[in-house]
Amino acid sequence: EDGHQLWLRPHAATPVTVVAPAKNSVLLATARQELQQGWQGRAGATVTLALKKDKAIRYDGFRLSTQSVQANTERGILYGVYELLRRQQTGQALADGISNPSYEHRLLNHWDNPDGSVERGYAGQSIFWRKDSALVVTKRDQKLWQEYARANASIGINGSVLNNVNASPLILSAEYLGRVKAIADALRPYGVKTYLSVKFSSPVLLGGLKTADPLDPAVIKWWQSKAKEIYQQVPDFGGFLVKASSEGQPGPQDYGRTHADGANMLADVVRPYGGLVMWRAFVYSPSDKDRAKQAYNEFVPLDGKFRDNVIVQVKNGPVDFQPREPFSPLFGALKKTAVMPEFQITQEYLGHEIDLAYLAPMWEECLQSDTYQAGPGSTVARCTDGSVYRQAHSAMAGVSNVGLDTNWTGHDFAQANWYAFGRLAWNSSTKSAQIAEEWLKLTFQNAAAQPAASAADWNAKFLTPVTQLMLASREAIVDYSMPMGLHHIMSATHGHYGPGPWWGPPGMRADWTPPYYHQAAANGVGFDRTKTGSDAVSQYHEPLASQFNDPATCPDQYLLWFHHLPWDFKMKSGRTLWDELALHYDRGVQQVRQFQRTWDQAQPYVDAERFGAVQNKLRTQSGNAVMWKDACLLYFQQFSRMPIPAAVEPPMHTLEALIIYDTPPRPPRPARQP
Ligand code: BDP
Repeated sequence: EDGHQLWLRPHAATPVTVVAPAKNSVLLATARQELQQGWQGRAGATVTLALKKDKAIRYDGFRLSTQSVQANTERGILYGVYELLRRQQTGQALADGISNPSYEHRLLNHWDNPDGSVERGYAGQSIFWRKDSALVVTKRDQKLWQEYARANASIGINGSVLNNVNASPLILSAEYLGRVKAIADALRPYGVKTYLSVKFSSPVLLGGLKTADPLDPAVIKWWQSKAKEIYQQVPDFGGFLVKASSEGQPGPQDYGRTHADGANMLADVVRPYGGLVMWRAFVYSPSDKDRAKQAYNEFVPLDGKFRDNVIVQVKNGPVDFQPREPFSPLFGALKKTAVMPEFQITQEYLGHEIDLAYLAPMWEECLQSDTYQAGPGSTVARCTDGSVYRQAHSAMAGVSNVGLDTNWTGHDFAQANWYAFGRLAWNSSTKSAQIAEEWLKLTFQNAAAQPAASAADWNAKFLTPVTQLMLASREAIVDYSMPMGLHHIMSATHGHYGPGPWWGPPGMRADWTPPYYHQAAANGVGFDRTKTGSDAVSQYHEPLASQFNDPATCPDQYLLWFHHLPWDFKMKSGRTLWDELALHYDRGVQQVRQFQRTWDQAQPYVDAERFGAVQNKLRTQSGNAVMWKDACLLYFQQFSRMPIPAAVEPPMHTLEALIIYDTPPRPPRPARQP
């Protein structure tokens, strides 16, 4: 068992007759084939696939009954077929009814570079690009792309951005576009559209122009002819994703233009072809005071100035994909602009491919956060899916964790995050628990190792405890790394893995170092974002602004995000802030140990390969959790000067050893104190 089949494990199918429109369509052919190889309903049943207009069906939605799938689009038929098969396989009842996607566009963003490396990738090299003979398309490439597309289609993902937001201009060269075409050809039969990230200065770097000013006629002409070239190769090309004027990337601001000027120019270029521009709002510079406020300050004045085929792509939190952030205040604040949430599926800040982190609860938390921007109930989900504000397009993006590793994602459980992203983009109100159960059933049931287990046994001894483990996993990471609103205190030495509250080489930009974010000092800890501090609270709509502003009403989980508080501040629990913090760190460590026990007990129900792989990773995670706890408590204790509470396991490392461990070149793992 190598995990390559993901949640699409082959199983014995019963015969089925498929009646489909007599249309020569690749998508319908895919749907028919999936039904025939996956049918587990009544043997000899007839299933009708009906393509007809129905006003109650939206986008690529479908109407399902036990023996028919009806949709407005061919994609809708395919998604209905996957849903039918999923229900059969997971034993979920099939109530006749309509299922409509929450978002029109459900995309993966790949941070893959033309040389085959993957930025923040933890599952091997890129599945799309490679260094050697980069442009030769092999049979193996095509097979892998097809498998990838099928996995996406099975969970409703209908678009892929093939390259890094820190885009190389090379991607738009004729050579690379040839490979883009080959990829698009492999994804199309599964309804997955192809998009590209583009570098704003491509007209200069690739086209040899003197400027990339979005208002310059020669620049516009360059983009127009590039778009023409792309659409000749890929007639259903989805459009561009742009990271501009951000983290050193070029952008319209280099020419005194706004984000709207830049986005609109590209939007006009792709409009004749029905293309979209996803323009990222991940912008900040070292000059301003509070990084958390900058995107809002930049984009809110531009509300209403974007073309209707531009979608502003906003990370879930105002800083950067941290284990926990409050939602970005841009959600709901942009009222005349289409806004899409961007989540990070790859675990840059949540343990890479080592830690077990099921991320659906984090995304659910963001999507269900109430922005109050149009009254109570204006959740992030509703502010972005078109139900609160009229927007011509809606979308959700996830930064993919897929690579060439046999199991695609490095950690076997990281597959669940790919799966969960698709399911939530399809229906943003699906519960994390339901998704976890579904994924576990599809991924581990019927695995060779447990034929003897009865269904009831499997449910009680595997499904229930492992679902619980998954649901608790993200909070455990928050607890042992950045509890109570702490954020961005990881080490940058080793690619954002492990603790680094002390981190900051000489000359480093302050806003890239942890002390900027935790502000630990003798007088307390936390970032003061209250009205008398950076005033980031005011970017939230009431009642949130007041609620966040007052430590008495600010939820504990965001306390140190919004407040700088004394170490002996009295928490709602009655404990001091210091004690509470220490207990969170300890709880995180204990949780991981509990995960280890849960997994050990699941052994009889899992194949040996995946059991062993997950067991090993949990062991490493457990040790790393202790390092996080020890590092943060010992580091903060220098300021708090308070004793570690008796209920907390005493540190087994010294701070010095942990700091040395974090200093390149990495020395051997620090010895534990006797
Ligand atoms: C940061 C990553 C960096 C990305 C950036 C982004 O560390 O690699 O380029 O996000 O989203 O979190 O653009």
